Amino acid sequence: MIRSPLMTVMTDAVMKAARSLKRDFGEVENLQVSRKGPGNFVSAADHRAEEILRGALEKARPGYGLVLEETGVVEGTDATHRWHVDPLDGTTNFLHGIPHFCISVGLEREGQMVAGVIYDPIKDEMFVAERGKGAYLNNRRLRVAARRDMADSVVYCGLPHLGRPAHPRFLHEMAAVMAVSGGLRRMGSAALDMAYVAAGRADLYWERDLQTWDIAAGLVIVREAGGFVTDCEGGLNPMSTLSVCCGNEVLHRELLGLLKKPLAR
Ligand code: 2AM
Ligand code: CA
Ligand code: CA
Ligand code: CA
Repeated sequence: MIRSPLMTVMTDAVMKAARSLKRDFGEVENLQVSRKGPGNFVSAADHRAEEILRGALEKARPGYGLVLEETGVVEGTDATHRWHVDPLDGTTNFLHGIPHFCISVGLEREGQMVAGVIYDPIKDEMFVAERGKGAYLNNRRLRVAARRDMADSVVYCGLPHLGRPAHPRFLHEMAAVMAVSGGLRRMGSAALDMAYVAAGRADLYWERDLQTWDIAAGLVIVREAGGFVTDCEGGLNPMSTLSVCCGNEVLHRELLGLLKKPLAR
């Protein structure tokens, strides 16, 4: 894989922030943890990583706008480009010492997602993709899993935890998926869930009530790995509807069918 100047900018920024996260991992008593809302934590580790990413991206691409989870929207002078940055996806895992979290950076150009990088600093796994150029994990080309039978599949999901709506619907969907799939997983990092679909480690993934920084990079990576990505209603613009359903063409269609089932009475 030949790394483009854009990919170099993105992976360099992410590696720099990852060093900060690795230093902070396991130091929860020194991380000034606070709650933004019910079930929604933030710490000094999130803020430090975000500052590093913002600095590196602004230096390399002055004028691009930024949508940062902890800082919010930073308008740029270049109206056509915008970064979507999650400095630490899987904060709850991170703060519990669970080694499953990542940094996610996506680039939007004229309303389209064109590049994504997701990095897991603990496993040293760098998932990258640029539109039209394929998806890679540490220089190895990625392809979504080819399984066609739901009974063989491992399905990832995000639970609507405290503070998120739609619990009754989710319980119904989970029961429907459990009844037909080979297994259900809840890992706690939306971005890594998508990266794992691209890598064929997950056959399917669905989640609602997300944010653009959770899914921006994953969208490009899954699509470039040959996967189908829609929202949970089958719509083609998850960046505006903020839910995700993805997997290979066959299983994706089947999962959408399960999700659209009305609430049982
Ligand atoms: P975070 O760790 O960056 O906050 C897991 O289902 C996903 O939900 C993670 O990507 C996590 O991202 C996100 N998440 C965690 N708490 C949340 C909350 N209260 N509201 C919305 N998303 C949340
Ligand atoms: Ca958060
Ligand atoms: Ca997130
Ligand atoms: Ca985050």
